[in-house]
Amino acid sequence: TGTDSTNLTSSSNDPFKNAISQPLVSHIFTADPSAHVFNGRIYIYNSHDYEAGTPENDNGDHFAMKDYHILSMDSIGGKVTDHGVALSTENIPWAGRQLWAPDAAYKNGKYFLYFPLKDKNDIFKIGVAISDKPEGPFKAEPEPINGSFSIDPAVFTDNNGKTYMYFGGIWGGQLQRWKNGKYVNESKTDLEKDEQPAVAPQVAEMDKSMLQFAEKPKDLIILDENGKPFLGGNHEKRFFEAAWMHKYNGKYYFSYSTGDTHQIVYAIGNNPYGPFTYQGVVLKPVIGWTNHHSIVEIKGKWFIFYHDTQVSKGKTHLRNVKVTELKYDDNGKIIPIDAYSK
Ligand code: FUB
Repeated sequence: TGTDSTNLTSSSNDPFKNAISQPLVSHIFTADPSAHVFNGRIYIYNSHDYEAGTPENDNGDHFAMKDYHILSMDSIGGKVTDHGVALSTENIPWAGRQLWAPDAAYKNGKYFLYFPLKDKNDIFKIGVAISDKPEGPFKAEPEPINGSFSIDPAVFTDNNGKTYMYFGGIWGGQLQRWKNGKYVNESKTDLEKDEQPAVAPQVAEMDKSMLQFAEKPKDLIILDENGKPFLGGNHEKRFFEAAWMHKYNGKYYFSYSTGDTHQIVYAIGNNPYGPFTYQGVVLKPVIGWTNHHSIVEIKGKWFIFYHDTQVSKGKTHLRNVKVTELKYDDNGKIIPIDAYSK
């Protein structure tokens, strides 16, 4: 996350007039959508933005969210239901502040909500909460996931039933502060290390309980077209935050936000751990600083859930989720999406 929000309230020329899709809801602010189909219904696990009045900074303090509302609908374009508060910091024993981008998974009759949250020492960890229903309410475990750190969990279950968590985010997401399992409160960003390898997103298999990692998180390596890992200075392509994994035609597609260059891009690998080779842009910058998405197959078509700031007219920390179709070419390459050009 970062700053430089564009306040468009005084603009006479509406930058959203060619928007390819409309906000799914406008009675609350929603962001960072992770969509899943459970029991034939579409559920969206998103952040719940609100105006906390916190000044903007590069640590993302203005994203001061304190609860989650889960949305659902029976089909794309159908009526959207807001299921109310599914989990709140008031009911998370280890909570400090800032409930950021969540994800969810189903296993053995239970639903699991994974969430990033700062603990009482202001260090981001990843928590998990359980429910019998996809829409919650969820009950949080007393402690964060052992060995978890940073933000933006995305949980992917492979065809063989193994589940993996992908996570991490630089700058305010604190990923750059973790060295060999220890938190070092030093550089604010990785951008001071342009000649060094980019900070890597993390992957860990979940154990059978879905409440803990089955292994120590590992670096997920993203290579350029020549097989070389990206350097920190490659802001157009290196990982920043918003990890997502999906599988298409037997290949693993790892997609993510480039943060300060505001794109969603992707890389392809042959297994859940990679390495992954960079392919290109999925979603061009949206209006607002952050870009965050999920990609899901629904009844044989593919969709990207994303957000922009149409309802708040450009306020970076007051976002709204949207959805549009995503298409592949004959070689399995994703056709890049411009959210403002039909
Ligand atoms: O919503 C707070 C943060 O902004 C998320 O965790 C990031 O991915 C970015 O969208």
